[in-house]
Amino acid sequence: MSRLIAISNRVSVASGELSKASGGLAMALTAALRESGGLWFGWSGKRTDRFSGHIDFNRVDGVTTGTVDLEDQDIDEYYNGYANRTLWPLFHYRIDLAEFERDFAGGYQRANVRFAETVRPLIEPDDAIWVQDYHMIPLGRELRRRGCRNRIGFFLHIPWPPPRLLATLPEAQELVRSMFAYDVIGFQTEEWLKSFCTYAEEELGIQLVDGVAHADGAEVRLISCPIGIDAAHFEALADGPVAIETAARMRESADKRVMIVGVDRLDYSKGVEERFRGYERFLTESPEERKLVFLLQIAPTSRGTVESYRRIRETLEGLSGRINGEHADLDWVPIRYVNRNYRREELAGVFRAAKIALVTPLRDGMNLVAKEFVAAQEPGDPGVLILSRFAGAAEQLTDALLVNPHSAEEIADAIRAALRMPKEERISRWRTMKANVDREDVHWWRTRFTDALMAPPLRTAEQVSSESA
Ligand code: ADQ
Repeated sequence: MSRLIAISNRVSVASGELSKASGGLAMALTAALRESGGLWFGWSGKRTDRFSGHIDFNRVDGVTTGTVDLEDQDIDEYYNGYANRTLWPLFHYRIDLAEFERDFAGGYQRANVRFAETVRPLIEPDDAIWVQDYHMIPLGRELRRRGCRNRIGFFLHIPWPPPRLLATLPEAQELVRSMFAYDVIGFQTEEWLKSFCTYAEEELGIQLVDGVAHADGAEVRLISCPIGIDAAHFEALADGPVAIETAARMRESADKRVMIVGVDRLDYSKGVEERFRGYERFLTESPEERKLVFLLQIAPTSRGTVESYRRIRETLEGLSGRINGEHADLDWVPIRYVNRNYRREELAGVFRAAKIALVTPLRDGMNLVAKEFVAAQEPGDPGVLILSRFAGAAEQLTDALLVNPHSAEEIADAIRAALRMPKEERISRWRTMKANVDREDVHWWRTRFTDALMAPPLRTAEQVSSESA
């Protein structure tokens, strides 16, 4: 197998202590890179006064990492700017939050050129390159411009917006055109793949035949490739001593009440505000059932320097305070709202102790929490997953209680349905979901993508080289 080079904004090898905190992506890439003796390249997360292109190499758990520091201006315009204030909101259908600034677009392009120039000398002729996510959409083209003829793939972890929404991005056409420098482009779901194809055909006049795009002489494979979790590992964590102890602690503190759980990075796309309103509606409409439950919402702060993230944090603090103020009693608080990170084995224990999970993003590329909840359940007495129909995971986990996360009524109805669901139905729904989570796990995801990437080229090296001229 040729060497794999993964390139992503942040680099985090899942190893030892680190693995407790790393998510599915880190796990999957670590495994893939370890197998192929690969390299993981990206931003160190640190700033420098002047960009030098100096690469800091490390070797962690069989994986070589190479990271570069960025200047303040790059961090502002590329990371906090175009990535997190333009593309992230727009791709999550939040055009109201998207900021369109030429400086951001320029900084994004500049940072991608810097990444390409820095990593280029490390690339050997047989290497396969796998670029990750929305921070690095134009990287493939920048590598081609620097004479790179290798197989290069791109995977998008977040949704791809519908064409009319994408058209609001001033650089949309240029950005999408740049993607045809890749050999393979992967999306989380059929829906995002379809949106991409529609834009490519209708706005750019690109011809698509049997999942292959024909653009300016290039042929690009377009695939849907839903990311999974390391299901066996997560299930083992849920059966381990830390999870068992955590679950016991949670059950004791629940005092025979049903625990409903939500676990999300604090982000407006996760629909936590709407979830609280749906839960409040349930509290108001079901006076006899309300005191039998409580909601544990875990939401560690993320991207704290971006204004819209500060706002969502304030909104949620205010809303949970008001709901608790209005509904709490001497011996009962309806919402426990916690802003910190937990180790994965602790989370597995929390999921095991919960009887209901509320996973209700307004829009989500996939959502790994839904899959982790399923993997952590007790086979003989599993909990119920309430899942947004707008999460990528809804394409696979069709046996969840699927809801419209914007509708407080649907969330309240689903909580009632989950509380009343007979055990046989819980078990039968969970079994179907668990089979999917086990089968389409993170190893399946990685193999599906890298198989497409390593498949015989659709175009010759000469064609690639003439494109980049
Ligand atoms: P995220 O938006 O970060 O990922 P998600 O898929 O839910 O969302 O993954 C979050 C991960 O962080 C999960 O593994 C979860 O367990 C963990 N986590 C959350 N809160 C935590 C806490 N308090 N303590 C410890 N761990 C916590 C992006 C896309 C998603 C896509 C993934 C992978 O937005 O749609 O599923 O990438 O492609």
